[in-house]
Amino acid sequence: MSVTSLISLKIHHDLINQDGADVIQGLNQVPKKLPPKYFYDHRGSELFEQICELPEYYPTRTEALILKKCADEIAQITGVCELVELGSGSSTKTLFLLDAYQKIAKYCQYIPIDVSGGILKSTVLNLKQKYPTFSINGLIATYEQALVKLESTFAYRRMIFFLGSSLGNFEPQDCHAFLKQISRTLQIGDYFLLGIDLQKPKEILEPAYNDSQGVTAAFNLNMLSHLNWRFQGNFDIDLFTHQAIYNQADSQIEMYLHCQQKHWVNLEILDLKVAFEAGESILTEISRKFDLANMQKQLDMQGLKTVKTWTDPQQWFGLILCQR
Ligand code: AVJ
Repeated sequence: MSVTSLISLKIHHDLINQDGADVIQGLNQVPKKLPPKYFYDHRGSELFEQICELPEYYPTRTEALILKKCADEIAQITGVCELVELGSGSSTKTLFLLDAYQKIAKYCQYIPIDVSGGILKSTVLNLKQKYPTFSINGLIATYEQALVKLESTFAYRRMIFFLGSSLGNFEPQDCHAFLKQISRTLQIGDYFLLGIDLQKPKEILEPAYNDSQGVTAAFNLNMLSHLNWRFQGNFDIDLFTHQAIYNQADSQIEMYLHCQQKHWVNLEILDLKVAFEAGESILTEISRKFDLANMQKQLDMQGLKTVKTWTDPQQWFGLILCQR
């Protein structure tokens, strides 16, 4: 039997025709910055999977522990619904939820959404074998594209989930707009499950983003390799170094690529030529660390009422189930 015939993957058209306007804008501004979504080409997604296994990187395993503990309860509360995951990656932690829903219903629909097509394809293939009675439809799209699409598709009861503290990548204003968009995408009675990394000492945070094996450094630098193949660029990754610092005032990790010498970079497809000075940096990611009660208030302001929250014994990570 051909397994590929079972695959169900949709590609958002704009993703293929990605115009890179955000890259042009980010590299033309001072200080320079690039959107974190460009981490996730195939190699970047593989490196992220490796990050999740690092001893210093506590978020994934902490969230997995919480999910393992509360998945059955979540399924009990929501009942059968269409499960939509934003930024699903390898869907590893999602297995706890899918197992829980399998206990309450034979049939269930799961829609994993990610910008990284290769990862999504293998994930959907594996899941179809593991959950043969479930309907699993992958969507290759950015969050924005996915939410626009979801807004126009009907589901009897839906739960959108956004795990791993990916919300932390948004600046406060974009975070606000994003949560508003989530709320708009949900019908009254629908659910939103959010996983957020909580505030904790710098001594724990900084090593999580500066691991001793250099995987995070490789992940950060890979963004430039991605831009090279995607936009016919000539970034020399040997001219850049990785750094992650915790900005206490803004409660956020900031990841930078520091340029070691003065040079020019071309991105042919974008018709872009950028000057780099020695010592100049590109901000590639912010990873905000949240306060659970504050987040509940923020969600509430968007009409998303907390049903229940869960944390780990150290209160390092939080999970919020809310309902519109
Ligand atoms: C996927 C955005 C949640 O911010 O911790 C991990 C990405 N960057 N190591 C995070 C990441 C560096 C991760 N998120």
